[in-house]
Amino acid sequence: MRQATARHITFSLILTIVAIMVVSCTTLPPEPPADAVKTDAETTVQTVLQLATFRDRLSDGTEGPEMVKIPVGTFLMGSPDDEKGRLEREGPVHRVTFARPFAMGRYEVTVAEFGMFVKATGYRTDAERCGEGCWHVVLTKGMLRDKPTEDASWRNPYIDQTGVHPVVCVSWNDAQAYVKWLSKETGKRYRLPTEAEWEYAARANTKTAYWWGDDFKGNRANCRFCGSGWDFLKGTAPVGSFPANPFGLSDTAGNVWEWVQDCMHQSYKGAPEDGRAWGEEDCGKCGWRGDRGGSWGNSPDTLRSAFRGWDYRPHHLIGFRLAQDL
Ligand SMILES: [Ca+2]
Repeated sequence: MRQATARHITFSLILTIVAIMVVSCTTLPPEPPADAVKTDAETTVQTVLQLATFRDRLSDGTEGPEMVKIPVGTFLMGSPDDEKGRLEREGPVHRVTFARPFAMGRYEVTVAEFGMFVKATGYRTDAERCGEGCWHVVLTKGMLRDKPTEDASWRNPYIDQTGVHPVVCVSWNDAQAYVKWLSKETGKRYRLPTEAEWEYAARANTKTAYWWGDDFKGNRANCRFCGSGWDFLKGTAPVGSFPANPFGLSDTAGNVWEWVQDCMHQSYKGAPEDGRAWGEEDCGKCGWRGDRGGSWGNSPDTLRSAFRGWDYRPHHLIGFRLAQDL
């Protein structure tokens, strides 16, 4: 009996020691991998995010897309003459000052978010209604070319998509329909960002070619030849797959081009200095709308914060990001 008690005590002791070891192991913080050490910019991101993200509720009580309040101020829009890869259309550099606060989507609008709109309204996108369908890139003998395909749309964009990927094959008009619906659902003023707001938010107080510096670093964004797992024209990455910029926005560089409100202007001569959208005044061509940030099918130079694109088509390289008046 005494032996049995001793064995029991010994067994209990061993159990206690093992339990202490397990608890100790699980409460010790894991050693971070070398590449997870945060830069100053990433520490800033966390600080901003804790203060400034929100989601508005839709009429059925579900939460809308995550938004980030942008700390407004002044910035220099465009690229300096000596920036590598610069195009004339990125100048002249001009000062823009925002008078009113605004918010931007933390991520590109996703397939799931756009799908909620379509489900609620029965909306049919331009690609689904207008015969030509959605444009997409095909690789032929090492060369990329664009091609419209009648049955391609946001539902079937000729790339693999899930609900957490950015929606593509949506025209500028489709983006307008979505923000109108979201505004009605939430009672808030959603819209596309102006081109100035987009660049200001993408730069996040940086003056370099990319928000992380002047050189392209691997695994910072989803684009062609960007050193990420999506390098070989695999399509979009789930939103937020890469580090966010210092304002807390993900994928401003790459993944999908993002529609902005402005009409096409070939240079910044006469551009507004208050951050408003630049419309047909000053010879704007509103059949073409601005899209910014480059995409999974483009090379790194198009991901520079100052790079300006325009388009008129629903395309599987193009999506959009929200803005909201505060
Ligand atoms: Ca993007």
